[in-house]
Amino acid sequence: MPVEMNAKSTTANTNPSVKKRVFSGIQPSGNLHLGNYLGALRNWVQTQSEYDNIFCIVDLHAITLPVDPKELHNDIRQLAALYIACGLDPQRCKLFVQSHVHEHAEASWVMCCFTPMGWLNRMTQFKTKAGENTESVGTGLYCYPVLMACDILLYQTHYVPVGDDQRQHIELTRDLAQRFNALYGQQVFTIPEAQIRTVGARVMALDDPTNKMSKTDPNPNSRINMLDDAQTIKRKIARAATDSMRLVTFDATRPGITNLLTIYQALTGQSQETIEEEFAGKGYGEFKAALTDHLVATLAPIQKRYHELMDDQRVLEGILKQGAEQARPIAAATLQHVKEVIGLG
Ligand code: AQP
Repeated sequence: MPVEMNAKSTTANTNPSVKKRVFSGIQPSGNLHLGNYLGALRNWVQTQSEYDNIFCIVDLHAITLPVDPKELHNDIRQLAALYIACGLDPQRCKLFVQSHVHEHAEASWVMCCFTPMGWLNRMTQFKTKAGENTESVGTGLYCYPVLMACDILLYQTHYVPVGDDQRQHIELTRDLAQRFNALYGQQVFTIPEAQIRTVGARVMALDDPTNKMSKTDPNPNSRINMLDDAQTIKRKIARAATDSMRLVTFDATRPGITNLLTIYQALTGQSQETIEEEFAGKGYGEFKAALTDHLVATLAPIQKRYHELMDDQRVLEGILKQGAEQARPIAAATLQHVKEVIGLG
């Protein structure tokens, strides 16, 4: 069952000796956006002192669709810099690149052999990403959820903080782990739970609020990128779809204004009632200006720190190397256990 969370609440223990383990990751596929931040990254930062944290840059996932090698190399460093600029502390989190720990790829092959085709056939993200090209896309796109399951299971993870779109993949991870444990009569894998916030778990596209904000949306005005400057943010918010009612209220039948209000709520931590009171009798223009101010104030310090980190990449490389060295023994121990119970080697 997913753990639903309020923006600032958690039940985790703060005693270091009994900290639960958290694992999550983001693909280095460029255009990190506000949805990735509010749905995932910011939540990792907010609870990092309460958990034993492992955060990965999932580059093996990024090659499931065609990608330019130079861009991928750069996107990996950019994402690492953004992880830290957003507030992840390498002293409290293991931060590493997935392909630096080869156990992920090896475990993925093993678990593919234990995954029924029917389970993968049901994955909606494959259908969305493959579109009309189900015959021509790489097999990796189809097997993606198994690799994601292994990312999580290799670390005996308790909680996986993600956005709402990952619910189905976490359910598959749980099903795979339970099936494997039952098959061999042993607790080889910890059964993880999704940790999904109540506010910001599904940020919608600015131009079409019936679709989620997404890195690969061809319309750049559909998303606020983490590296957008103040002028760009102002322009995108000014253009964001609303409606003709000019009422600044949360209303599911008006998804445009509700999406913008939800972003405002996630940024300010205020209740829906307080926000509606603040903008009672005011128009969309005034609300959009206030939202723009909050976005700029949130992103400007992140961008400053990001540029400092990108200016001296030796520091980044050192953090990623250390993270991989810390993560690998945990992954290797789980993989060794898996091989033993199966009878490999
Ligand atoms: N719109 C969103 N609202 C809230 N959370 C979101 N996430 C993604 N989009 C939203 C969360 O961010 C993390 C990113 O994981 P990923 O990089 O593995 O996912 P992705 O599919 O590459 O990212 P996008 O942005 O969804 O790009 P598209 O769809 O274009 O490929 C996850 O925790 C996800 O839930």
